[in-house]
Amino acid sequence: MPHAHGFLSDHFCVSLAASTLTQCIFPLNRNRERLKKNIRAYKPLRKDVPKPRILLIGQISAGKSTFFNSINAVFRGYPIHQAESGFEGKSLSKKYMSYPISDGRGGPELPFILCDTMGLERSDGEGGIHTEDILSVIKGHVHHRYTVSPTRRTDPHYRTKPTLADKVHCVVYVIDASSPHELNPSVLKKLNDIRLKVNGLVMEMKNYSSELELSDAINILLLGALQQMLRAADSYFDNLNLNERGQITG
Ligand SMILES: Nc1nc2c(ncn2[C@@H]2O[C@H](COP(=O)(O)OP(=O)(O)O)[C@@H](O)[C@H]2O)c(=O)[nH]1
Ligand SMILES: [Mg+2]
Repeated sequence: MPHAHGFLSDHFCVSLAASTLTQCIFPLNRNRERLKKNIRAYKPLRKDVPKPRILLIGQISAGKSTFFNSINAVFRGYPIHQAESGFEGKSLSKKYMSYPISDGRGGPELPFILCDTMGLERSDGEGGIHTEDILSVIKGHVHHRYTVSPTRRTDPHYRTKPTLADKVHCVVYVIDASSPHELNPSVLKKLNDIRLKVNGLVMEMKNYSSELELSDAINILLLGALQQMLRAADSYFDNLNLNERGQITG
């Protein structure tokens, strides 16, 4: 269970296979630029994956869409609200959305894709996305803009033979640290079921929620978290490469 730690930590990001954020905060703008440079230069450890897919999962209103908007903002240079955030009514985030992010307005795409889904539970009592459907997304069976629940293997949009590039390479649990005690038991069960398939560590996050201007302290937390997610994707690729080599030599 995550704990809130005061400074810039009203929202929490629990990432599978990430390590604690230890970025030094001074001098802020130099750190921000160094992190951005590393992220721009990132290349996946697989030739058959042009961009790692980072999937955000969590309870409704945990801050998933706002995290995407915040990363977008850091690279645009101003707050931006592309993914619908706020009250999740029937229309919001029911679909599996994959968002490439540009390096500046009209700039080239950055080397990763953030993927957003509906909450693990719904305010209207419909129960949210099913664990099997999240696993279908992770395994690459679900197309962009496809309504994830319920799983229908006969649906023409169901990708029966996903490639490695279609799969999710890093799964991020987003948990609202201002109300961790409100974690719904059915959501906890789903998180645990998914965690049986993947391992992970914890890091703290602060999204841009109502800010009108960007701040480097927040930029650095966001970029540091993103860098950890890319490293988690690298660990996944490393293991895959090891397994494949083992199969060839063994
Ligand atoms: N104070 C604060 N509010 C946040 C933060 N991240 C998201 N929010 C707010 O939480 C609400 C739900 O966020 P949203 O991204 O729509 O959650 P989602 O359902 O997980 O996609 C919105 O009103 C956001 O403005 C944060 O880091 N701090
Ligand atoms: Mg959302």
